[in-house]
Amino acid sequence: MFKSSIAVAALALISQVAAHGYVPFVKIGSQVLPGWDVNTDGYTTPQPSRIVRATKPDSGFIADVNSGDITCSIGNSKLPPTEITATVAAGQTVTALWNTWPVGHYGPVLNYMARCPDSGCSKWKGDSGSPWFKIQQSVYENGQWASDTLAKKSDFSYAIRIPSNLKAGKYLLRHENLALHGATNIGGAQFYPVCIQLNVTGGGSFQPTGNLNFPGAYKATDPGIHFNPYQGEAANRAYVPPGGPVYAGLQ
Ligand SMILES: *[C@@H]1O[C@H](CO)[C@@H](O)[C@H](O)[C@H]1NC(C)=O
Ligand SMILES: [Cu+2]
Repeated sequence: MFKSSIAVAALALISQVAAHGYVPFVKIGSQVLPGWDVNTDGYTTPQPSRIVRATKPDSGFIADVNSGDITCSIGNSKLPPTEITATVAAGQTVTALWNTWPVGHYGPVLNYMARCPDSGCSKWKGDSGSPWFKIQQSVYENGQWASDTLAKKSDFSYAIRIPSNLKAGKYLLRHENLALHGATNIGGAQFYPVCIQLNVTGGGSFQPTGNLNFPGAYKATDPGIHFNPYQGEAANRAYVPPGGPVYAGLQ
């Protein structure tokens, strides 16, 4: 009896984990690389080194914009044990393959990068200074929120183009689903960021200094965070996401 109730509790936990979505795989060119699988990697000892930053055995959301978790997901203190990056040429695409995403968790998909220090990405939390710059965002287009497009039309995938003029080097790519279904109330928005560790090759000479910090870039009262997504088409089209515009000068 005791054993089976533990099994039931574990099953309930796993289905809860599966409900929101995470990024177990990343596709670059024709290669599909392991991301972070919360159902296996999170329970493996020693912790595996993955190109997607660990998230705690949980794919729950972050609600507090000032939490340290907002940088790279729940458990941002859990860095990869060894240095690891995925190589991608500037101008190429990195596709985040989510395991799932619930339709109706309306919101934008936001993508930022930050250059890692010379020591590499795996020892760096990305939570100090203002190293982040926005590279791409998808909002409300063709009558649909970007998150619904990801879920319905794109088979839970989202393609991020690495700017072609970006200077070669190691970067964190912060890819984020922002769910607004509860965002009519302050504190009701749900953030689902993941960080992907990249070695960008080729490229140009453009080295953004960055203008955003996580935590810090978002405020609970930002109009793109405290937002009612049930006001209809016109209001949704006028929605302005948090984090400002795409960084100037990227190609
Ligand atoms: C990153 O890419 C450069 C080429 O630009 C290569 O020389 C280097 O070995 C790569 N580093 C890693 C860790 O893959
Ligand atoms: Cu949810």
